[in-house]
Amino acid sequence: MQDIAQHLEDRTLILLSNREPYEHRHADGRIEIRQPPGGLVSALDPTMRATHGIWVAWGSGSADAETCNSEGRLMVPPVDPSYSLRRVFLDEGEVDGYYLGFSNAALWPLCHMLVQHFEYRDEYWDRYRAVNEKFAHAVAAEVKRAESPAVVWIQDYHFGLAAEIIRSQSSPTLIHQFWHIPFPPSDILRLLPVDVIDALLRGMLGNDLIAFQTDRYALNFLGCVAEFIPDAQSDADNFVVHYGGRSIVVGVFPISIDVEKYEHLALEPESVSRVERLRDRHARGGCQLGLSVDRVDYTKGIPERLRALTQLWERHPEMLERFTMLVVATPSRSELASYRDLEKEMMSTVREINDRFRTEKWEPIVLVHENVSAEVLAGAYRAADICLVSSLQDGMNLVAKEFLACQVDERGVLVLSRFTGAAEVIDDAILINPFNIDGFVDGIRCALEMSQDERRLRMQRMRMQLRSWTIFDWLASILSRTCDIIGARTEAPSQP
Ligand code: GDG
Repeated sequence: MQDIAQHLEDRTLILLSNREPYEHRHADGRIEIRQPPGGLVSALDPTMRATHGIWVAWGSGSADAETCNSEGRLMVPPVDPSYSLRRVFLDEGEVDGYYLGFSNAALWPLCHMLVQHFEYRDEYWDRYRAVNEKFAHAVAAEVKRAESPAVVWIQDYHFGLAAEIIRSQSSPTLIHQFWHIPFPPSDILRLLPVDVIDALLRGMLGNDLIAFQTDRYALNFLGCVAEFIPDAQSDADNFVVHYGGRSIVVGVFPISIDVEKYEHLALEPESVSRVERLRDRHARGGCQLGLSVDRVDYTKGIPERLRALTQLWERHPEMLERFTMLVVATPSRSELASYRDLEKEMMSTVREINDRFRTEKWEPIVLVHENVSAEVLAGAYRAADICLVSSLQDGMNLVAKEFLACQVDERGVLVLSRFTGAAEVIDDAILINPFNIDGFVDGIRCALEMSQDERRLRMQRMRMQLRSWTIFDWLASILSRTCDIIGARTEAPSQP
């Protein structure tokens, strides 16, 4: 971690993300503090501790306002505080318009090319703009306050406009942004009003470095800039945009996980007994255990997966009692109707499948519809014989990587949608197309029938590949690229 901090030299790292690293909540008459689950927070928190930076984020907890000072600041983590958290507070209308509205009802489906879920409203856009301004303003204030020159790092699609505003209000040494989800081709981005496309792309061009998970998304972004921003020069050969007298580097940095952490979780003694319990309950006598883990989100291909499973048991009755599917489906964004509908559809399809195929001693699908702990998750990843990832589109998909990290017994097969970023960086998975149900069924069968030797060989190769690129390599490579950009600029000052 110290090595990662070195990339910053003596600069102050100011991070902007929608989710905060520590949230205070009222619970049973007390105030409790918790770290929201998710790979990103757990990777960036150690980085911030090592660099003593400033993290600007939405203060979403019910007790957040009373646990910081009047400017929204507090020192975190609670034990041994080492960096500053600056909370920005949003009212209900702002959350509805900026977060649920433009971010999650417009940009999220558009970036995942699932246009049937796309919902644009002027009001959403107005809120998104205003909230981006609010956050950017807070970041600019931190840049001015910082004791050393600042490097700003923006996370994700919630802040498409922030970089340009921060640049207009302050002078950080460098601004970069990581876009965690896919970026759509221009024919899809065109669904937004013309002035919105223009503002969004110009907002993103406020960065010095804009980074994506894969070449495909980076090229889509370059293509959109070429088509919609006439005064920018988009150079797709060199992954750079020349715009407003500046050069914006377009980078590709596939995100990863803390591999050791997951491996350790899977090796804990409690995990061993969890694996035994799970296998004893659902995978007795040669029955195989399948696993899926996702937020209930229409991008994850949950109905498609259930359709493939129905077809598998329908067409291959020899698979009845030979394969149990554990579906961990974590509730998500249930304020939005499309998510609630999906949830209902999922529950009723699981019920239908179980009613149709269950036998006296076997339940085809075991649905866990709640948030489970990372420990329980690690046990399930280790216990599984196959892991099904069927996203219709997915920036990366960390579940696939977590499964590999926890497969310490090397018995499992990864069945992976070719439309995930993960499919572009993992070589030995069985790739499927979730839109082609017949092919999907073949992929599951191929996994179920794979010999132990081949499973071990593939799993060893995938685990080796994973170990060679962890979340810390991802962090180090992004920060080192920012250093290179700053260095190159100092060596060759821009022409007057
Ligand atoms: C976005 C992009 C990109 C899920 N249920 C539980 C739980 N999880 C954890 C998983 C995993 C994370 O949530 C989900 O990460 P994914 O990458 O699969 O998907 P998104 O949430 O859509 O993430 C994605 C990612 O950002 C990072 O850049 O890969 O493409 O869409 O870590 O384990 N964790 C716990 N309990 C649960 O019930 N503890």
